Amino acid sequence: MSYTLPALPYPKDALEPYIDALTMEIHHGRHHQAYVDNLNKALAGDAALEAKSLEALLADLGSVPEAIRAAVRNNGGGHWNHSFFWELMAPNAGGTPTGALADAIHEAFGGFDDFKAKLEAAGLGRFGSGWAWLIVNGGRLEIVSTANQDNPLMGRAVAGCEGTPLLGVDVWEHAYYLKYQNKRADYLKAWWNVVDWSKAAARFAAATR
Ligand code: MN3
Repeated sequence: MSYTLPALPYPKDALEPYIDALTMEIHHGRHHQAYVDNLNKALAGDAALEAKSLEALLADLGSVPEAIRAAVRNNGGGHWNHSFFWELMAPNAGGTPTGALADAIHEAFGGFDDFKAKLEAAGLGRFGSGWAWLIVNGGRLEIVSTANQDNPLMGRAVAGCEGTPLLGVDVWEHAYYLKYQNKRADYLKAWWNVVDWSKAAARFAAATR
């Protein structure tokens, strides 16, 4: 079984004007495709690793042979992170969360605007390439960031944090450079307009059930 590039859940121009069609085309069709291809290349011939789920692989990178561990970490992480990222965005989205997730955000961060400012700061503060995340860890919400294609599923020893991602925003330059050039802060502010809070709420419900 090899991994395949998931189709975007909306047309590539659906997130305009916040994320432009050309960025989506290159980001999904070339960057994400490359992570999928290189993950398959790394795992090829190892039936035991090929039989594992991607989540199981990422949660136990120590069990991956050292010769391919970095390739699985970078490309498996890249595949998981981007698959997650496409799904949590949608056209005609944005707004504010409701229900239990809204309550938890207020409790953890003091309010929705404070929460947004903290997630933007985590994205801006990530030097070079990486991700900023809203995660739930032991029932509590946290904002964290990871380098490169690391993610909280990899655990604290690898990624510096651990938990279940509810939101993740890609702050690699390839995610925003065509439209926003060096202005990562503008991209992060615009990104709120495409967040599908129903997806984050469903993940929160599943993680805290
Ligand atoms: Mn990316």
